[in-house]
Amino acid sequence: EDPHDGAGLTVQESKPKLKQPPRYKVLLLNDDFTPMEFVVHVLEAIFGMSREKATQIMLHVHTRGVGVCGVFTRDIAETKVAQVKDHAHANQHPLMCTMEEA
Ligand code: NFA
Repeated sequence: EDPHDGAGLTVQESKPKLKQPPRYKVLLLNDDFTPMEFVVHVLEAIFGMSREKATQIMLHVHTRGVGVCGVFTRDIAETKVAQVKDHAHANQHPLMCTMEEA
């Protein structure tokens, strides 16, 4: 389309803006103290995982040191991280959870 009107002034072209919101990985970190069963419980309760999936992720974190619990928009990821920390600390476990842009 012609970007100029009859008076020679530039007309703003409308570009479709289809940008998706940034996504964030929620990461679970290993430690030496949090019981495996508690980690499985957290993954089931906060991330909606089946017991089988939760066990698989827990063992991945236990052996590799870190693992992805899921990928979410920023607000959801922040809420999940806070829920994990609150639940862990309420039960005197040092389990740590962080997020990073995917
Ligand atoms: N490493 C912990 C243990 O041996 C289990 C654990 C797994 C902790 C995943 C944190 C995250 N009891």
